[in-house]
Amino acid sequence: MVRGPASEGASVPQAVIKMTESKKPLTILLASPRGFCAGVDRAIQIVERAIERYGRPVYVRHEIVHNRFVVENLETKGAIFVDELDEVPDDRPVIFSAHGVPKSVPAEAVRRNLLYVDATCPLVSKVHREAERHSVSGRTVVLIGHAGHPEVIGTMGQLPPESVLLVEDVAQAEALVVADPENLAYATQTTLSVDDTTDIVAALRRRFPAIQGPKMEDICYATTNRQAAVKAIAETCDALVVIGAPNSSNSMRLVEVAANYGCARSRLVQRAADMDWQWLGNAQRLGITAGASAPELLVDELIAACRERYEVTVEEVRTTEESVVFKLPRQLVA
Ligand code: 2E4
Ligand code: SF4
Repeated sequence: MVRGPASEGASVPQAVIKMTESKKPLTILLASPRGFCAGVDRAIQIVERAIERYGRPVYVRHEIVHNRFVVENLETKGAIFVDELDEVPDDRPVIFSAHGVPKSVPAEAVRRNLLYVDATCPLVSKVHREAERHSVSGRTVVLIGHAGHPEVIGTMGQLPPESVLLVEDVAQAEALVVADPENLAYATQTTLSVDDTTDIVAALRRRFPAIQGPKMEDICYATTNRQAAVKAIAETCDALVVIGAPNSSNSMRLVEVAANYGCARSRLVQRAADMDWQWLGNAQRLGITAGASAPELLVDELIAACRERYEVTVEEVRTTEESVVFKLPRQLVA
């Protein structure tokens, strides 16, 4: 029992009282939109519905989205996550992650007669179809993205290897050598930095004026909106935390955006338990956002951990409303 200072002096836990009294004020600026996008919502629902429909276990090729908390939660419900199809038994369903897969993956599933459900985000699938359209028309596709990322592997895997070139930054765009500059198109990963991509596209357009592509880039609405929300608060924050995973491209971009837009300290934190409170130091204004694959529960958890240490005031800063919802695959409806 914690007694106030007026009762028996000797038994008062002074340390507790002191801590409560000396809590410093902390204003949390909560960026909005943040967290789950429509593609992530859909992908998680696909796994849950597939487990309901087909029973356990249901296999998932690659993390359904790049978040350990989401993955562990689905594991408790009956999902088994694997790296490749050869780890899936012939008689169990398999789901492809939201990031998309090369054409060889569904082809192999068909060859093995596996029951599969594709949880690729429709906005990633749209990029696949666009890249394929260019390739069929005889254009080499310059894909702007990060080497090794599953979405990049998936998009490149829609095309014959000789008809796609990967460009990661402006320097590579400046140095790019192409066989036929008149027959060129570009496509992008959906989760890139809007600003970096604008610069890369400008370099490509300047060097190859005939290059075809979307008006701006293929960066999706959710990536764009989460970056815009961080831009709106970054300068007024002493520090900014992005809840997300290190292998989450969109989350990592939010950390960079905060730094580029005037926040001196920005970092990725997977969940409250990983928070380095020393790093926060004397910050009085803390920005918080979450990547598209990070559950809101983890944001709530971090705010609660802040409340234990500071006198917290939360201000939500909303830059736009989102209402995008994607349909589930027909196999899983009704
Ligand atoms: C599919 C496409 O691509 P990223 O690494 O940001 O994926 P993450 O799983 O973190 O976010 C969801 C997602 C999935 C984003 N784009
Ligand atoms: Fe789809 Fe964009 Fe979400 Fe990726 S971040 S899953 S592309 S909506």
